[in-house]
Amino acid sequence: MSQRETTLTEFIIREQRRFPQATGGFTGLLNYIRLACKRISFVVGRGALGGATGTAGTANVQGETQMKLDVLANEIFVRTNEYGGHLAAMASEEMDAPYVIPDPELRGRYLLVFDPLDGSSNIDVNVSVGSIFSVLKCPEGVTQPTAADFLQPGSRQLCAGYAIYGPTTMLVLTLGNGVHGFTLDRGFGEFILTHENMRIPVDTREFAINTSNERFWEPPVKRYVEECVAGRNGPRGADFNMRWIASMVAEVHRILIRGGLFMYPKDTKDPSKPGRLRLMYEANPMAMIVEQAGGAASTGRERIMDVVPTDLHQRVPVILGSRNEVERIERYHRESDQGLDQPYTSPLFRERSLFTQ
Ligand code: AFP
Repeated sequence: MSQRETTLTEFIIREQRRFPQATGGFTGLLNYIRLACKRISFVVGRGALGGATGTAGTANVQGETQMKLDVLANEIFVRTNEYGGHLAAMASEEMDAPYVIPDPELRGRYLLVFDPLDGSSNIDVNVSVGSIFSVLKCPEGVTQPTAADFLQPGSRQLCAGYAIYGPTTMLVLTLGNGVHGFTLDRGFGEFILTHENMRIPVDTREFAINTSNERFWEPPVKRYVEECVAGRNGPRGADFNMRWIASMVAEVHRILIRGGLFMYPKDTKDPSKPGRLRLMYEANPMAMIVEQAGGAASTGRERIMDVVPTDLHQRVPVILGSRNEVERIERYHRESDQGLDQPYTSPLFRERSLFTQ
């Protein structure tokens, strides 16, 4: 008898059985999230054949150009999840305000926050993109949730996950009991457990950052990257590799598979934005996943999941991945803030840029 495959549905039910008082509502919610990701995988996979590439000609609340698939993926998440009876409301990168479930009789106990299609600037060039989601509890007694009811720190998330639409479609999920990866078997349309208990190595020699922003970085980030680029002849005494896919889901997935460090730090490019990534539906869910896999997720100055949100669409600096590297960068931030840092100035690096000839 071959090894019996575990489907995502079976896994969720198995996890539910760990909580005797569970009613099955959370299980039902996860099954609708699963269905939404399958539907998005299908439309992403059709690409130009589905007429869904290119821009929608609109902008989201962030003022960012929306791709047609951003809007379509958002519609799929909302329409697939609104009738299940498990959610009181949903919030999304693509919606200015929360979407409250219209029929009060259909409102449940949970809040769903999501980035329906992250990395969408990669759609037209056929590079991996993904969906990121996070589940919070609707505050007791709240029947008409507002944005304020979503403003809970990441440590209050019940569940976090992402779907990555790449050569394979995978769904990676944590319910607070480790991180587990499921690969979509397109033959019969079910996610199969293929990566049980994913762990991030505590050390790494690979980092990901958009180096074109180097002139806007704070000193501790410049120091860290310069030391990595200095390689075996520099203070780290080792060569490093660099990646940048411009799709957070793909970066985080690589880190879960082989370790690494992802940084979208605070920069001075736009002083009104303390970073590019959004706390509620990018940083927090990814931080829960990374921590559950033994990694760390920081703003550079505090644990991401301790940040108390003040706005549904607020941005935070994000430094996450292999724990020892995150802790090193946090130390560099402390030393910089206390005026104690020892910036590295190799012959390679002039005060003007990493790459001065
Ligand atoms: P898009 O969804 O607009 O493509 O943004 C993706 C993202 O939020 C995150 O997934 C990437 O890591 C980051 O932005 C890429 O930012 P840059 O385009 O500045 O490199």
